[in-house]
Amino acid sequence: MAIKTIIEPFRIKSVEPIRRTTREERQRLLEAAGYNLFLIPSTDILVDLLTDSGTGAMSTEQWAAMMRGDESYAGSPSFERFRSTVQAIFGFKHVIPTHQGRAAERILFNVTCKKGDIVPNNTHFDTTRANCEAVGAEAVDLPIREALEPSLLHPFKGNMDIARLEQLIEQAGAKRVPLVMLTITNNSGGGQPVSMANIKAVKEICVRYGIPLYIDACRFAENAYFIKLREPGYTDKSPRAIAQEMFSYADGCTMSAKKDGLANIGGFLCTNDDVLAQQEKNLLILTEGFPTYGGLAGRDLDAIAVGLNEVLEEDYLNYRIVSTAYLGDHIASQGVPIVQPPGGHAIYLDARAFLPHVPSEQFPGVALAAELFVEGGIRSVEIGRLMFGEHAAMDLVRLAIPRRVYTQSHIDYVIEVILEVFKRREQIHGYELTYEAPALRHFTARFKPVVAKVAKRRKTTEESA
Ligand code: P70
Repeated sequence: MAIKTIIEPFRIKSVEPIRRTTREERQRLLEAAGYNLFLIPSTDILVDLLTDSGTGAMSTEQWAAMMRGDESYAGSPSFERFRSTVQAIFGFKHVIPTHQGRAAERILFNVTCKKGDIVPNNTHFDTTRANCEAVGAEAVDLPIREALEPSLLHPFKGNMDIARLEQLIEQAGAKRVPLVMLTITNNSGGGQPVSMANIKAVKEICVRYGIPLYIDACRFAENAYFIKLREPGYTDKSPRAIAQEMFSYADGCTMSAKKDGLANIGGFLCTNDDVLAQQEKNLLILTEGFPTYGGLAGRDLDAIAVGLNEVLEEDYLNYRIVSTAYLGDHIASQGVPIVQPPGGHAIYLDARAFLPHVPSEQFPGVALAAELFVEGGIRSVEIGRLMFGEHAAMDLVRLAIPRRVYTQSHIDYVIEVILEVFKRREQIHGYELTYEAPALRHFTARFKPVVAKVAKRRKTTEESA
């Protein structure tokens, strides 16, 4: 009989202790943080699922590569190793290193967009939208209709709505659309993949109107593996070959190496356009650094070069996709509403369905994330009304799984905590904002519970009765 158990394809060489806290302690910490989990020290978190960005564990090979890092200001061999690895997978002519994804976004939008322009995307993630809007362009989300229904099953819920893309370009005029973007996997919509057929279809439209296609490549390896698992014709192809094909349809990409680069910091911007590349490098020198390091240390470039190859290993990707689904399937089987099917890097709780009595104006995602912390010291992140304001199509709570960090028993613990909170969901109340920054407000917002008011109102009604 063949063995069916899938195990973590690594063993642990270095460990970091995590600290238990009491419920009372967590309640105090939460209040002091204005009910915003970004404002809680990580040493007070038991299982940190805030993000899969920069939180992964590096391999022995990556640490060894760090020692090889050459810290020369210009022309470092670390950059050569970085560039050749990126080119072998992504295939673009110009590779511009940046300190993380948002720096690549800022440079790209600065050189390609101006006020009044429109940038379509399957769904812009937070910094992508903010950087696009910062140059006066309009960020338009065009996910397929199925993407907006959390419980609906679809193999490629990250796809862009082709008909709406064409309609938008026709109405606005191609001149106002300097680029089209595809975020793979779609982070705002549940970590859902985009199919090769959809990438090709978007590219065809772009070619027809003379618009370049850029891929936001953060989770490209997970997307490639979903294509292998779900799209006809790709079963026998390697994740690397699939990734190469995905990028062959694009004119450039932005990348945060903190995700599928398996690194703790870093990113890059790629393009095939010589003129744009020159302008981008000039901007890079102004704020990030010389084009052979772009704000990174030589050792970071080496860690990314190794990470980009490791992330495409099938054993790793199989473990990654299976272990994320393990969390999703276990809670969904008990009735917990999640975005279906489970995504690559995270499970997204549907906070509106979880807390139907909390109106969207009272941030059901914030409320649910707060309870997961109080119940079990778990840190998650709201992806909904707080993060996207009126652009939020759903109110979700994302449980992002750092790469190669937690074991199955950590996840079993998370499952138990979620189920406990689910049992007492009717007692959970909403929140109201007491502070918000003008942009990217989710990082620093502060809240107060609305429950006090409701209780008080009830009391006055009772008194007057
Ligand atoms: C995340 C982080 C970053 C990101 C992304 C996509 C599709 C670009 C970037 C920017 C951000 C985050 C959100 C909540 C809590 C913590 C962090 N996503 N495109 O976790 O990349 O961060 O390197 O500038 O997902 O999803 P970078």
